[in-house]
Amino acid sequence: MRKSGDKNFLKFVFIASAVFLLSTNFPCPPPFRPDTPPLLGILHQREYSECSQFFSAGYTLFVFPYKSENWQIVIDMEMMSFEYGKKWEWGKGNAVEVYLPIYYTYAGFMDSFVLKYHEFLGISPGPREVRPKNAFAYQVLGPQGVVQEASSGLGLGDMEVRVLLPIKRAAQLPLSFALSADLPTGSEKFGFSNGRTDWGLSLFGRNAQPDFHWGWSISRFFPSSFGNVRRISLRDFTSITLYGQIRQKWIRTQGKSAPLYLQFRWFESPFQASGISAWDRNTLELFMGVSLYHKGVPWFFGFSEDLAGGLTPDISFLLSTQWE
Ligand SMILES: [Ca+2]
Repeated sequence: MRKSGDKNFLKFVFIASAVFLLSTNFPCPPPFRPDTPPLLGILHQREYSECSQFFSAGYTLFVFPYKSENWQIVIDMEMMSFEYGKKWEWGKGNAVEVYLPIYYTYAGFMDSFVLKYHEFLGISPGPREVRPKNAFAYQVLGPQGVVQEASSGLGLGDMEVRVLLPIKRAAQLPLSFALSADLPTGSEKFGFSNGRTDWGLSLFGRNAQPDFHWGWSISRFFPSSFGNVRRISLRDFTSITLYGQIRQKWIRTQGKSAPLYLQFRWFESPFQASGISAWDRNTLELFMGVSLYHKGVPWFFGFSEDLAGGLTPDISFLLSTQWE
């Protein structure tokens, strides 16, 4: 929803409400990490989850053609992402989690559809209009020359390892602490890794009411660098999320109600001042999802929409299944 006004935001809230009405036990929401092409190799926010295993498939659209006096950034792609995650628990709430993503980036096919969809809703097409349709580009030029240049392709992403330790085990408002490391297992050629280990610290709070679950997280990330041609340093950055899962009673699948998941994510840009505001500024993303059961298996479908422009995807879809 880049460059759209209040009117367009209201339209979006209306669509969100319609999804809510379609939605209805609380299977655990997946511990997804909303990925965006500029941050693929950089450790960033991953949600807390009670799930012991999960598998997800995502589809992301991203168009970013901007320049300033010293920087020129063109990123234009569609991306498929697949991720497997597993949690091992010991003691009372201690856990180690490992997440391994695979990405496929390519030119895509959805530009015409997205332009028509924006036209239908009266939303500004944003930077997509100035780019050739269904083209791939990934080049970040800084004052010293090329910083990152990537071709389209299929490859491993950086493997995230997270250690979770409970701080407060109360039934109401438990608190957990996490230490995360992003290991450089990913392909630098495709822009899926920054070649070094990134670190992160997180605090998670949550509360479970009979019909309403909610939680929050605050994280501080210490990324190593960015760039597969010329490494540039990044600044440490903060990310905050707030989510709710609301049960509604009149639609049930297989005797279980299916809640709506709603999450706001705010985060600072890890990039230093480039003079391109969408690259440098803090951003806000809305993620909505619904959990449904099919043959006893919980499935989670969700999508994100960027509310402030910037580094978040234009739109991103996620389909996930998890084991509780
Ligand atoms: Ca990394």
